[in-house]
Amino acid sequence: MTETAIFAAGCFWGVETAFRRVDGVVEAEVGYIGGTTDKPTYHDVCGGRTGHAEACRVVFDPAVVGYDDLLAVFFRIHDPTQVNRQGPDIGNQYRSAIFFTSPEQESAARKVMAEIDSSGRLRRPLATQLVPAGPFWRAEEHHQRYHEKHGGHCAI
Ligand code: MHO
Repeated sequence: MTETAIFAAGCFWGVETAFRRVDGVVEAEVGYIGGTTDKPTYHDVCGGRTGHAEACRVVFDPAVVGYDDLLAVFFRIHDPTQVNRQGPDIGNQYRSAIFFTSPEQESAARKVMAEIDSSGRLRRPLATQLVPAGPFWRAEEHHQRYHEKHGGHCAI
C-alpha cells in the first residue's frame, strides 16, 4: 500500500528532484494545487491570480520511508520562513505549504512545525501553511522531471 504526500516549497522542478532521490518514493510529479480554478496552466499559475502553488505530489511506500522523513526533506530543501517567495522566485505560487491527505499527516506535520518553531533554529517565524489537499492538477509534461531533462541543480 502506498500513501500520497503533497508539498509546495518554491519552484517545483527542484522539489521533484529532491523527492525522487528518497528511497521509498515510488512516484513523484509536479503540478498545481490550492487555487481557485480547474486545470490551470503554468501560464495561469505564473500570473499569481489563480492562487495555485507549484507543488510536488509524492507517492511513497510507508514501509520504507515515513511521512516524518518526507517532512524532514521538505524542511531541508527550502527556507520555510520566506513568505510567498523562495529565493529569486517571488509570488504566491512559490509559497511554503504542506497539503495533507489524511488526519494522521495533519497531526504529524503540526507536531514537526511546532518543534521547529520552538527550537529557536529559525530567525524568523515559520511561514509554512498547513492545509488540506484539494485537487492536484498535474503540470505540463515539459515540467515533469525537468532537471533530468535539462540538467540543473537542487537544494540537497
Ligand atoms: N526561476 C525559474 C522558476 C521556474 S519554476 C518552474 C524560472 O523563472 O525559470 O517556477
